[in-house]
Amino acid sequence: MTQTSLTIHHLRARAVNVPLMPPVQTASGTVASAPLVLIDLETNAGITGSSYLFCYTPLALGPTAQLLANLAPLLVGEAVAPGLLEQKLQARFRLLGPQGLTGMAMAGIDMAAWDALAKAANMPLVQLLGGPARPIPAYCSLRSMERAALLQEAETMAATGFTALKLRLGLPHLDAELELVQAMRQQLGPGVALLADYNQTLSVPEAIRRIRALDELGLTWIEEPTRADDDAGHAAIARAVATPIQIGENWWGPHEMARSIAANASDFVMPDVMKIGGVSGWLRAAALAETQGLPLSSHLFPEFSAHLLAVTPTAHWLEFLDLAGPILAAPPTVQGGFLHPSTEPGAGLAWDESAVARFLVSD
Ligand code: SMN
Ligand code: MG
Repeated sequence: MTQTSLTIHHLRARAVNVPLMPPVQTASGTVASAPLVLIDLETNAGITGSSYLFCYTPLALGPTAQLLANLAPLLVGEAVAPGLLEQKLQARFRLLGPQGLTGMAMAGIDMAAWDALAKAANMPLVQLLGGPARPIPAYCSLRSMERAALLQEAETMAATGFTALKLRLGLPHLDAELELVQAMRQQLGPGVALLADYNQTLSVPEAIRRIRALDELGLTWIEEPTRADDDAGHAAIARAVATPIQIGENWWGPHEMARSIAANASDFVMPDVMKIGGVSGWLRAAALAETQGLPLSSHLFPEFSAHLLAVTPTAHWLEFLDLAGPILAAPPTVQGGFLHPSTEPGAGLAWDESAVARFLVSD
């Protein structure tokens, strides 16, 4: 089977709302469930490329699945060639713009197309992309913000072998944040790296005030202290504090990343494979990071991200927050603090159909 002979037969998009136990709490609201659109790109050769999209809120689930269904007729008969598909879809959305649901839909199709190509080549995605598979250091993204639950979760996850943990900040008062980070440090000891995420909630002056106070606690990074698209604000914060500033999960494509890098908005970068434009967008993001020597971490999507970080020259940390696990036949697992890219052909996603049926949302 040569790759060029693969053509798209059908695109199937299914909406599921997967319970999260426990829910993910952030200073910008609680994510109580994972609203996912499951994409299956069926080809003429009997190979199906799969990916999923994370809609953040159930309010966007139906519209995202519907948008993909609307795109299906445009794709049928096209070659499974991510570059060509990108050109066609970008042209179709030029006037509307590639941010938001349009960007998500295009990224999902791109990921599914790459998955199909890797399956057709009978290789794990990492190998198709030119990399040797290698274990990727993974940090555990903790879900609880409430003190006792957070400390308990941190203890449990450290005991499973994680050497880095991320907590979410944005409490009403700085004193409580300092106390919380100190309590975690005391509980976990010096061998566990601690990362923190403000989820865009502080003003620039307040971020500088809080992070200067946190500086002495040696956090590995502080994520999105202020509004995600405020590059100048993040740059001002990054200049004023010692702790590395991390942003990137809200970049819609490599061009926004390039703008942000040009503004010196952060010390580290963390694209999200969906928002950055799928596998194709990630590869460009990885190239940008390499030219600037910027350590690059992933956001969500541990299955795809493990393959991609393995071919990212400045790979840093993989975020382990397993939103899709309950509907996967073989959820990703972290061993000794490392995630191994799947060794199955493709990205390694296989739906657990009975779980999918349980969480299916029909319109
Ligand atoms: C996050 C927020 C909301 C849902 C998932 C993840 C967060 C992160 O910003 O970086 O983990
Ligand atoms: Mg974040």
